[in-house]
Amino acid sequence: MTTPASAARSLREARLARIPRRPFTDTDPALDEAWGYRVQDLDRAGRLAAGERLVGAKLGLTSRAKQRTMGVAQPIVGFLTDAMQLGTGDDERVLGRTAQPRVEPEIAFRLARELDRPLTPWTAEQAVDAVTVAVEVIDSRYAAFGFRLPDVVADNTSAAGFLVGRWTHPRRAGDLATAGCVLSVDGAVAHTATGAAVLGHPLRALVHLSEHLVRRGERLPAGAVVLAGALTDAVPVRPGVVHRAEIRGLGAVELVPADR
Ligand code: OOG
Ligand code: MG
Repeated sequence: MTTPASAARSLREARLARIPRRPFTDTDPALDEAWGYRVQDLDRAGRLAAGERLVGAKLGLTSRAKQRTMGVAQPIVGFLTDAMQLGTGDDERVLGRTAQPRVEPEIAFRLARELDRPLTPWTAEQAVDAVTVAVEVIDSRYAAFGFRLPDVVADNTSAAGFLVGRWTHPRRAGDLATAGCVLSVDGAVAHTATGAAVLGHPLRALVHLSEHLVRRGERLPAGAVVLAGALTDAVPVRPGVVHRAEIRGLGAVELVPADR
């Protein structure tokens, strides 16, 4: 069996070399979700030891569209570090450090207080002091994003970068379940959805995250960013082109990457 340590090492090499590899489950069908999270934990420890700072968490595969396209029918959780945060002046470099990047529209929450207990759909809103629209840049370490659940969990759920919009108070945002979302590329609509695409209501992503953290004995501090998972399918990133995510009540964000 591929040990978590050797898997973490080879994923790191694939990421730095920008050369996708085969999924581990091709040769090791017995690998499971718990194995994937052990690899992810090692990846996180390595990045934090190298000086990256943990800034939040991300949910993945919380919409039917994503589950169907990626062939994995359950939500997954990954971590976000400051090195993944775009909008700090070098967004355009995203193509230079990814192998097969795609963008997807998301809702981002900011935690009002430490997340250290299970939330319910009724308490989740109080756990948040701000909400906004985001684009996530995903980049798989597996060729053509071909993976199974343990592989994508091990690969930190394809996390590569994220760009958040202007934060809004949750009460000013309106009903997130009925809010319309448009992902457009170069002005042309690529995909549309409503907030309900995310587990019926985007706040349910926070409930899922809280249960995940409690199960693992982990917590997230106040101020942490949580990406709730893409509302629609992703689109490939193209240089010099405007990739725009807009969500009614939350505004819009645009990513315009330069050629590598
Ligand atoms: C897995 C990550 C999915 C989302 O928002 O659904 C994800 C992938 O599609 O490569 O980030
Ligand atoms: Mg995502």
